[in-house]
Amino acid sequence: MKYKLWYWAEIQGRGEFVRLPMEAAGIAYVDVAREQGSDALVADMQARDRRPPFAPPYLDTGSQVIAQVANILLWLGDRHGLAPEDAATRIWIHEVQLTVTDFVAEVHQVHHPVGTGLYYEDQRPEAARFAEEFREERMPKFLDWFERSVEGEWLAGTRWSYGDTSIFQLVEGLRYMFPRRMAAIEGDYPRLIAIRDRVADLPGIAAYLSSARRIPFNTQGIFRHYPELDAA
Ligand SMILES: N[C@@H](CCC(=O)N[C@@H](CS)C(=O)NCC(=O)O)C(=O)O
Repeated sequence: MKYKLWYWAEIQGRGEFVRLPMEAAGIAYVDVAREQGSDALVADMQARDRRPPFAPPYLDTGSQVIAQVANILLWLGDRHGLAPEDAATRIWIHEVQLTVTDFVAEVHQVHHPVGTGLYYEDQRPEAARFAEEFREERMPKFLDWFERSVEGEWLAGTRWSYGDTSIFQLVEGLRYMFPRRMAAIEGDYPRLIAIRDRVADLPGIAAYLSSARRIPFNTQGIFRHYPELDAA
C-alpha cells in the first residue's frame, strides 16, 4: 500500500518537509488532499477518534498514523534508511529536525505575531516589529547554529538524510520570504548553501522541483513574502 500523506492542498507548508525526503528516495505516497481537496483533510481529521493528530501533516502508513513533522521523519528515517545508521547520529539528526520545527514556528510568527487565527492584515504593525527582531537576531542565530552543525558534505554521514532536505527547504523558504535579508547574509552560510545545492541536484528532487507536484511558494503558506517585512 502507498503511504497516505495528509496535508493542506494549497501550500507547501510543513508538509513539504515530509514530501521532500520521500521524493528524494522515490518512496511512493499519495498526497491525499491534493487529489480530494482540503475538505477531505478536515473530514479525515474529524473522523479519527483514536490517537487523533492535532494538526497536519500526518502520515498514514497503513498500520499507524503519525503526526508531527519531526516524528514522521524519525519514523521514515528508520524505515527507509533516510538517516545515518548509528543510533547516536540518528538522535542528532532528530535534534536538528526538532530545531527546524522551532525555527519554522518562529517563521510563522513573523506574519502572525498576535494570533494564529487572525489575518496578517489585522496584525501588520506587530508583524513589522517582530520581523525586524527576527531578521536581525533570530534568523542569524538559528542559521549560525545550523551552519556549525554541518559535519561534512552532508549534515552527518556519507549520504543525504532527511535533515539535509530540511536544510534545503529552509534556505529556499527564507530566500522567498526575505530576498533582501538572505542576499545580505547567505554568504555567511557556505555549508548550508552547499547542502541546498546538493539536495537540489538529487535526481528525485530535481524531478520533483520541475513537476506540478511542487506547489509554488505563496502568501498562504509558512514562508510568506511580504515586501514590507524584508530588509537587508
Ligand atoms: N509541530 C507541528 C505543527 C503542525 C501545525 O501547526 N500544522 C499547521 C499547518 S502547517 C496546522 O494546520 N495547524 C492547525 C492548528 O494549529 O490549529 C508539526 O511540526 O507538524
